[in-house]
Amino acid sequence: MVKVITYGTYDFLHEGHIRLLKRAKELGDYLIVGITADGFDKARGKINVQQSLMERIEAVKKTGLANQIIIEEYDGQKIDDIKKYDVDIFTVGSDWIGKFDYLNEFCKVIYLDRTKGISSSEIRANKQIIRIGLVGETSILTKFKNECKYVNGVSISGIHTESKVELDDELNQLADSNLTLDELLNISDALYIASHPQKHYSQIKLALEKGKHILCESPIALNPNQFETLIQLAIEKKLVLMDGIKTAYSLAFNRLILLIKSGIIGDVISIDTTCTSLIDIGPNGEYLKPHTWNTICWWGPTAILPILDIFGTKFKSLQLSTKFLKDHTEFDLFTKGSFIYNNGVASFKVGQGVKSEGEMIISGTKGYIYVPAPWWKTDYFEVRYENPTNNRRYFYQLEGEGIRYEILSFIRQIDGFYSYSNISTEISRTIVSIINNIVVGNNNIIN
Ligand code: C2G
Repeated sequence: MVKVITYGTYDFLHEGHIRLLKRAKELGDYLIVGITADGFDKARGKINVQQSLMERIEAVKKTGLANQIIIEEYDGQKIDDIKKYDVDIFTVGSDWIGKFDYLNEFCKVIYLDRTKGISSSEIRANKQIIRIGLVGETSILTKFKNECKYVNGVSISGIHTESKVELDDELNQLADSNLTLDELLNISDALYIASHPQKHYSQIKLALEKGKHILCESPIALNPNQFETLIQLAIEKKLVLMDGIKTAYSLAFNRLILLIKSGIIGDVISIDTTCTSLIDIGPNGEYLKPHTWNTICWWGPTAILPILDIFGTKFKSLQLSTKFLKDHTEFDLFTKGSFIYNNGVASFKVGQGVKSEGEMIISGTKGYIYVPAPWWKTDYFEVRYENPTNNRRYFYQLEGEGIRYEILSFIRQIDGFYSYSNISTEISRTIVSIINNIVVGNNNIIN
């Protein structure tokens, strides 16, 4: 009996896949089809897969061409499988020509012509193109625009900005059309807002009133009333209003939270996060640019996120201590927040006028988690115990600081595939109210 094996994602199974499977089957008597697990696809850069593993298995099963279906979960598994199942022939489409020649050591390798004119990514992209308009002036807009290229079904419709200084050449050209916000809204299905937080409320409100979905760099608003108004409006209009904190979409961060909730370090008693990035504003604010975000807005949501994710939003007390830029009480150079919860304590430190070690330490009754700087875009963390031989290290590939996964989540919420974002409304609400404390002066002043 000649055993043949082939592998694939088989997202939205189409004619090209079926032709491949038929010809693979004809190479022998028994066909094994390896279907990629979701995590394996993500790890190898295929982030747009829309159907679940079970849906993809069912679709291949229905063709009746596979004698056996297995799951491909890790790099190198093909060698294991060829040995384990005593395979004679490995085959795959010609788009992979040369990539699997190393398997010749274990079995015959045959590349079959790929079917032209059809692909899963085209099917996905044709499903719905979401035109995203960019709003704001910060450098993160360039990162966002570049990350959109990795997400199927998304295009950039234009940009509304008041300063091109921090934008790359491509966005500068786009900005030459000087679109007003109204004009941008007319050519967009959704907005990505990274303007100064003082503008978020008015820009989001206008966009929601015009029926557009929003992904806004946190904080969504600067005071609780404005936040509630926007949330209610989004609900009434059945629109997505998503809080943008890219760390929430990093695989390492998400797995870290799951490990903690599984009790890997026992009960969490203390959480400490630090985020700083020195900027040149001069001792008297002489270089402060109008669109530069104050520190608690720029770093606060990120630094606070893990604390609210792990301990929740019902803290007993929060003490904020802030050092403001001289004669600029609207611009904090450094803020420290100290939380007291029923079951633990937490602190965050954020700074643009103060430099510190950007690490995160989560302390528990059995051990602790150490995330090295820059923890907010990490692909690596350690679980450490009293006996170091029990320490464990985790590494998760992180592409583009998590932004492409954030965009994917936004798109999947718009097309109704996902019903929630990684950041709950309650966490967004709490972030706004913490920031509002600084805005209204409920904080200690560091002179
Ligand atoms: N295919 C094809 N014609 C197409 C599209 C895909 O012949 N128009 C073939 C691919 O070459 C592959 C199989 O169908 O052999 C499944 O394709 P995908 O689902 O796109 O998955 P891919 O990542 O290409 O699978 O490790 C090997 C990879 O998993 C191969």
